[in-house]
Amino acid sequence: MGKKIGRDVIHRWEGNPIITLEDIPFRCNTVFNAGATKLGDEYVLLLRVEDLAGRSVFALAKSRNGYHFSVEPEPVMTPEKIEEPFKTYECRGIEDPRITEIDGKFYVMYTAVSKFGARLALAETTDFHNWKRIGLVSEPENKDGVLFPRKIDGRYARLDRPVGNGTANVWLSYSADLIHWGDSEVVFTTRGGMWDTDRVGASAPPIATESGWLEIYHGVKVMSAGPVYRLGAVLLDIENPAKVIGRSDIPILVPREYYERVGDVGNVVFSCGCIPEPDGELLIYYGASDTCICAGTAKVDELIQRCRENGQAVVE
Ligand code: BMA
Repeated sequence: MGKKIGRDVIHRWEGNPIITLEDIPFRCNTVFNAGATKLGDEYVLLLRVEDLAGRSVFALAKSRNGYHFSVEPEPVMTPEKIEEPFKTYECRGIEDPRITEIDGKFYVMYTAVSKFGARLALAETTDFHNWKRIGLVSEPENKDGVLFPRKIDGRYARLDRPVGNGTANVWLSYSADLIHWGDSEVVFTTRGGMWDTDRVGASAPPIATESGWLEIYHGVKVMSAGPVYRLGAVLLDIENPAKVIGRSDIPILVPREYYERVGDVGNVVFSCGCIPEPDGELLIYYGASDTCICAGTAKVDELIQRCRENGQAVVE
């Protein structure tokens, strides 16, 4: 099995999809949008699994090579049923986990869904089985929270995607304790007329490079048949991530394959996690059509070059 050289900057793994419903040992509806990290030598995916009732939980998958995964028999995290305030705000599911490792601990930022809307929540673990919920860290409507892997100027930092005045842009916030967040400012926005014209959101947690923070994000364009979700790349200043150094004008991955076009929500590629490999490649995991999980790779250098090519390439 090798990599497929496609039309996109991200090259799809030819064995895609890498995880489907058939790989989940318990009954469920779909599996998609997985957080990714390494635990020792193993690749770990925290899978968003939608149960048959329509609520999402998290399951754990492990692999030695990053492409062939085995999934544990039971979910490892489910909506809180006893402790408040989590019980109230997670009752419609926990979604889209993003994993950030800081000082040997794994922090998972995820979306807590209730009748009040979607808001960000944060939990920590060292083994992906025992969890400590840190807090509900935003009000609704807010999704796509990603924690930076180190403090910036002495504080934790995150990107997120609040919705305000009908717009959905990516913001930066800071925190001293991971619970209380503030000093928020907008970082990058939708671009009129382009593939990311209607909504943008952070995808994987930012990756530190010599050129700046590399952020893989998703952009949405609403077509007459519905939204199309694509992936893009943006480069942020290492000391002040509110400053955009450059942003790819073209998407780096576009739904083209059957499994990206057809599913519960067609025309969606949506990432929650990437793993930088020692050879300079970025291994990118993405949910396809809200129905399965796929993998692809891109060279970090090429992604950076794409970001630098056209400035921010804004067409108004
Ligand atoms: C977004 C998120 C993702 C999902 C995507 C496409 O708003 O909820 O979990 O993959 O929509 O349906």
